[in-house]
Amino acid sequence: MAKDVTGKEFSKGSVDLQIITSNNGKIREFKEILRESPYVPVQNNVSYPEIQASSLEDVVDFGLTWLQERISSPFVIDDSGVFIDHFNGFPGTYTRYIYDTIGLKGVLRQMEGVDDRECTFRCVLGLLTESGEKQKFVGECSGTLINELRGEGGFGYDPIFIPDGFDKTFAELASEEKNSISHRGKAMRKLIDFLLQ
Ligand code: ITT
Repeated sequence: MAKDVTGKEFSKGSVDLQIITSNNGKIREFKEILRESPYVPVQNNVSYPEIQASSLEDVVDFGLTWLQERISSPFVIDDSGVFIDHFNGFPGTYTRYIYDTIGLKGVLRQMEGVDDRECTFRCVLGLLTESGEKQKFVGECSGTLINELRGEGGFGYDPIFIPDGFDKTFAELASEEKNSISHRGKAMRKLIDFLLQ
């Protein structure tokens, strides 16, 4: 049983946590990762402007400030992306745009003949607390991009990404396995620790 700052005990899934996202894949993972915690994610798919910035942190800062004036806190936002070494970190903050335009097959075409296939998934979670305080939690997961699509699970770039130390793509791993090592899983566990403090 978890305790809040006053020492009061919470049972699993007893506290709503508002998550601002339109991505159902992210929400599925939030639900799974929070399952053993007092928090239960409540999706709000209000859209907010994602500025063109070179870092996920800047996108999250802007999103928190923009939303702060429009919806009630507390809430959490998630900005994530894949940073490919060969492209000096591109697509990074443009990860969704690249997915929506050229898709995974287009990414693989751009990678044809490329030997250095290392890349890193990053997730930056932004929290606006009830008292209006902003916090960020970062998680990373390094791995390689393969040259075909494998697996049915997950979402986004999961079918082409093999995390370091594994021989299966994120889309081939069981969701608990992905969450235990993923960028989002790591950032979420930091968020949960903060909320439970
Ligand atoms: P919201 O902003 O509404 O939360 P979004 O899909 O636009 O949803 P992002 O701007 O953070 O979210 O886009 C990041 C993209 O990176 C996302 O659309 C996926 O294509 C990809 N991505 C993020 N996390 C991923 C993961 O765990 N596995 C595979 N792809 C992921």
